[in-house]
Amino acid sequence: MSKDLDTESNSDNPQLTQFIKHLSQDHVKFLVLTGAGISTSSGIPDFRSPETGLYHNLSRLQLPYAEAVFDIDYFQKNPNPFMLLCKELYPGQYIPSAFHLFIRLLQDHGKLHRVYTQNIDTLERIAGVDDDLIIEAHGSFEGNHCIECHEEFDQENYKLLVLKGEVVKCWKCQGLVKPDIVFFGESLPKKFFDQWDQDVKQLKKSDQFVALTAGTSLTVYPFASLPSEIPRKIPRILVNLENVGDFKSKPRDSDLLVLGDIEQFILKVIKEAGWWDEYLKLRNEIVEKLGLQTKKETVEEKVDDITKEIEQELEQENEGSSSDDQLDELTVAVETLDLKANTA
Ligand code: CNA
Repeated sequence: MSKDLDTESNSDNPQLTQFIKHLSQDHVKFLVLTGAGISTSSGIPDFRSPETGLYHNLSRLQLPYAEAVFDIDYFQKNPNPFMLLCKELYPGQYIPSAFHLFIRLLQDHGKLHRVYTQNIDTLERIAGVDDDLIIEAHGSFEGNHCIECHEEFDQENYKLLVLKGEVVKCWKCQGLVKPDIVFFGESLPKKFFDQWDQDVKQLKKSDQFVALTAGTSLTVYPFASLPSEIPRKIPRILVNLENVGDFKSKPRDSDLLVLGDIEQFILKVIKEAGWWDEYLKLRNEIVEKLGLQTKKETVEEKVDDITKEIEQELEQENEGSSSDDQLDELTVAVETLDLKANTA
């Protein structure tokens, strides 16, 4: 990228100017940390946004508590809510957002060190980011295993069964099979810890890095502590609707906060960087490959579809179960809820 980007014209948008300054420095590479907020514009609801987030909407349902949908003990007792969600979120139905494509453009321009994502939607892969540059901290839909005997289940067959709405059982032991997504009560992949240790060592040795965090409430540990582990000489950027985590509790002088909609901001960055034509070409290629129409559905409509479907299913299931049963379930489930952090 050329050094002489026109940053003067952005005097009314100092955050954009500052971002472009970081981007236009020769040899600087971006370490990117992401969460559900980078996929909301693709039509996948995040967890915690008021009104549109999955937790807000799942609370309408008769689950003992919203997080139960990702709780391993609850899944063992009742896999149906997760399997329904799984069907709705299964990769191949969503187009990467502008932020995913920005990560790919960073790679194409030799400016991506690595992306650590909490997301399970595989949209970084679909955007064409290289495997070895992605760490899926909470796992993903790539790969499926029996939760009892850990036998692997064929990816294509799993997809077919999930899309048919079936609960998938292990051919060996009849245990439940789920995608390699990290549930509450499960450990994070070893690769996440190993790679992070190596990357922090590398960041300590050089100042040729920028750490960009986007679309996360920084509430799920250990991922939430990553920005605080970035060496102080490395500039940190947060692009999010709200100020969060270490950026809020222990701000640094060199932090750049961009508080607003990610999609709108990053589209401006792409234009300002002179990457607009590449962005459009890439997006068209991906849409064509996926064989999808650009979704006109809003996030609210998508969330409503997902929750209505789960609601119907659960209504049928819960007919006949007494409120005492439900209270028992709630107590057991709350007791067994174990955040990912505690198990890591
Ligand atoms: P979260 O707790 O739901 O937080 C999302 C954050 O993104 C919030 O701070 C929002 O304000 C912000 N946000 C949402 N939309 C925008 C937007 N358009 N512009 C700017 N900011 C926005 O999600 P986290 O990722 O922090 O939580 C970690 C969980 C969420 C992980 O375990 C994921 O597996 C899980 N999750 C993943 C997906 C996915 O794969 N797409 C979807 C929902 C939840």
